[in-house]
Order: sequence, then structure tokens, then C-alpha cells
Amino acid sequence: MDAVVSAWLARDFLFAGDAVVQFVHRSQVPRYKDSADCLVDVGQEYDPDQLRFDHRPPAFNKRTDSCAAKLVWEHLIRSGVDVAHLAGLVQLTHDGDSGRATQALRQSRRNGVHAKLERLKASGLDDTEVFRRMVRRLRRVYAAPPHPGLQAVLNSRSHVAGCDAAWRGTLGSGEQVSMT
Ligand SMILES: [Mn+2]
Repeated sequence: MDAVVSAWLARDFLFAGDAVVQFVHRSQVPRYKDSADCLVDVGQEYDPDQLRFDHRPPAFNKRTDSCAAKLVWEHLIRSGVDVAHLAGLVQLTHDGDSGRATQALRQSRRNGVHAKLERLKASGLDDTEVFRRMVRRLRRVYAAPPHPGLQAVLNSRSHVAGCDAAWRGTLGSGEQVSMT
């Protein structure tokens, strides 16, 4: 799950969807160590500037101190990417990756995304197809909420006509709001 979520976060939010994700066996990692644009959950290196996101020693003292999904997510937050709505998924992934049996994790293993991944893995599909189907599910379950700035304008447009510029400043790029 950590590999899936971290690869999804990297591809969709770090590379805006424009990246080829390849799952490699640990023994093959040295071959990709220098050539890959980004490594998640492999490589034993944590170097956000070089887009290396692993949590195994010596990157961290204990592998349970963090997880790849959390490291990528924290990097995205620091970079100003709007992924705050994925905090729950990241926590769930970290709990699962470090063996913390929280209520949310138990539920996820029963009928959530963890259960979905187990089913897909057991079905004999290759890694690429498992990843594709997991991403489809993750996008649906963890869709971004409507932009709060946009909502505020739409919900109270009659009251904020005089504050047009201020509200506009809170909108994400590409969103057009007409106050008229
Ligand atoms: Mn991991």
C-alpha cells in the first residue's frame, strides 16, 4: 500500500500525471538509482531535493518513523501543492506500513482500500494493472473537496461583491469566478 500510494502521489501531484511508474524488485534498484527521476519506497535514501523518498535505514533510524507516502506528501505540502485532503489516507498508509492496528486501519482492511489491494494482488494481475485499478479507486475515495475559496464566493456572493479582489486571491489557478 505504501508503494502504491507514494507512487500515485508522486505521479499525479509531483509530475502532474505525466510520469511512467515502474515497480521494481529491491534487487534491481541499484540499476535505477541514478537514472530514475524519482524513487519511492525503495533505495534507502531520503533526499527530497533529489526526489528520493524511502524510509528504510539509513534514511531513517527506524523504518516505522515514517513511510514513503508520508514523505512524498510532506514534500508536496512544503512545495505548496494542495494535498491536505489526503492527510487521512497518508495516516492510514503509515499505520498499515508500521503495524499500528488503528480502528481506521482495521476498517480499511475489512472493506476499504487495503482490502481492495489485497483482492487485486490475489487476482494475479501484474503490478502495473494493480496500480492502475488502485489509482482509480483512490481517486474516487479521496477526491479533492470543492475549493474552499470558490465555495466561499459562491455561497456568499451577494455579501462579498465589494471584496472581489480579496476572494479572487484565494482561488486556485484556472478557476474563473464571475461576480456579476
Ligand atoms: Mn514503505
